[in-house]
Amino acid sequence: MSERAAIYLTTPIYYVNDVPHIGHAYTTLAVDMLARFHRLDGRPVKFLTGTDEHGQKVEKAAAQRGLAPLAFCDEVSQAFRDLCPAMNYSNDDFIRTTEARHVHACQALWQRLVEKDQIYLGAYKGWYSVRDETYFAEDELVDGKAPTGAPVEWVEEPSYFFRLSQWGDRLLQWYEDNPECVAPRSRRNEVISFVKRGLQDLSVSRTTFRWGIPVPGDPAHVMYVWVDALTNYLSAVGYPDESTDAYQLFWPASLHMVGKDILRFHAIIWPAMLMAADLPPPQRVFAHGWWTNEGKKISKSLGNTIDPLKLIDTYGLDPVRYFLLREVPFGDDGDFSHAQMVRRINADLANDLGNLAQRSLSMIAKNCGGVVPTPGPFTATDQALLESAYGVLGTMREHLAQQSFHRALEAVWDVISAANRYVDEQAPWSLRKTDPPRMATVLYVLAEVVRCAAVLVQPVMPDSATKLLRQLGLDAPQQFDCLSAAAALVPATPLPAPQGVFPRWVEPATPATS
Ligand code: ME8
Repeated sequence: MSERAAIYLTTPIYYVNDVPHIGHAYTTLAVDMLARFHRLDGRPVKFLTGTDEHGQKVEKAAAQRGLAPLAFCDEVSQAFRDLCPAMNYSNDDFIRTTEARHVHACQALWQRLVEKDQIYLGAYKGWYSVRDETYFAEDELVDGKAPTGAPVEWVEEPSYFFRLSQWGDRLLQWYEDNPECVAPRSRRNEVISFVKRGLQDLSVSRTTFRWGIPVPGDPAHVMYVWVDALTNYLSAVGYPDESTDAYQLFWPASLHMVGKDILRFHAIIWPAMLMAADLPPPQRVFAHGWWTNEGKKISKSLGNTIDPLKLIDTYGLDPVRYFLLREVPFGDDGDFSHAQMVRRINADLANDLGNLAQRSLSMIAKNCGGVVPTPGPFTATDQALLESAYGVLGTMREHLAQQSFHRALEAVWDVISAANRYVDEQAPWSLRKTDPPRMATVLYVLAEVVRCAAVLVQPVMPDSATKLLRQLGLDAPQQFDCLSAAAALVPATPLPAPQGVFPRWVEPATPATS
């Protein structure tokens, strides 16, 4: 990501024709982990999410419900807004494309593109799929339908066009000069091949429906929903007023996090529009993979969408957050399965981290008078474990700069595993009789590693981390600059009674069948 201090992170803005499901929750969660990580690392962060509310689909869905489009949007947008506290997202802003600040920004950007002769009036003819909000050429149709299976209708309408065809070379230069601007690598290559095949001008207005942002000076047209939607990233930093603190600090965006379905819009159309308007393009676009449910594609029609609220109800919020970011190499497709979820809860959370904390803190409560033990001199083994706990932050930074959430978490768990091996090797329960001062040192080292682990898991499991930190007599949140010997636990600090933070998953008993 960027070298500058401030970080601007965005999610896609979600369509209001669907209720939030695991896929939406996943993208926003990934951004939440990054936002929390960078804030704890001392950087100013803006984390934006929101809803995409214009377009023919919304107009039709509202009409079917007998509602005015805005009333319909208010209702569905609220479901996405409610997901934020439910998932414990730390977003700084929530944008709706029906807000005045957004309409203003879209019209200003349009105007600027017109002034730069980047938008012209033409006519559009083609097969249009309402469901995909996309036109298809005759040879793209499959059995008379869109490649997605959606029905298409023949549409002829006057339309404004954006001169996308002029921007191919500039885009290719941009990808070359900025090897990190589109990720992961395989998707970057797909984007480059697509651009190399040649770009066509893009139809950017519609006259066949009304629910959209009016084109300045020609209100018979509303803006094509993608031009409207992409501009949200600028609206939220105060565009067109480029003098605001928000704009100065946060534009260009550090990272647009998207699913692989909408990469082309973000890695081709959006940077081209920005370049055409003489505005800097985003620093990075990352396209993550797709979740399936027990091996099957998730779709409304299959009735197998996964409701994040139900997952939280079943497994608990922090286990769900941990699972989603740990289970699948970020960027790849992933499968949600109950068995894998339970494996992560029991192995990683209850056994590895939970047990380490519980064992260490219970021994301290029983054998050290319920205060942070006073260590003697550290052995080379003690020192090595402590150094590795302090050093994970650097490794996490490197992995998260690549959005490798799974690797960042793996790095923390490497230290947790090392600490569990250390407990077994040092056997503090035997030292209690043979060498109490050494026992105190070992338990101190363990408490200190638990402190580091708790600090480092704050971005992924904020509530559980807070509970762990409180058991160590510390407040939460703890900034990452506490990850050093200089901020180590203070001997003799009284500790509250230890409590388990990560319960094991026990399969509910199924009634015996006769
Ligand atoms: O495309 N697995 O909105 P949308 C993983 N409004 N992620 C998934 C997913 C799945 N099965 N299903 C959805 C739009 N997503 C436009 C965006 S942005 C300027 C406009 C996530 O409601 C993923 O991030 O269809 C995907 O890109 C996004 O939801 C699509 O959300």
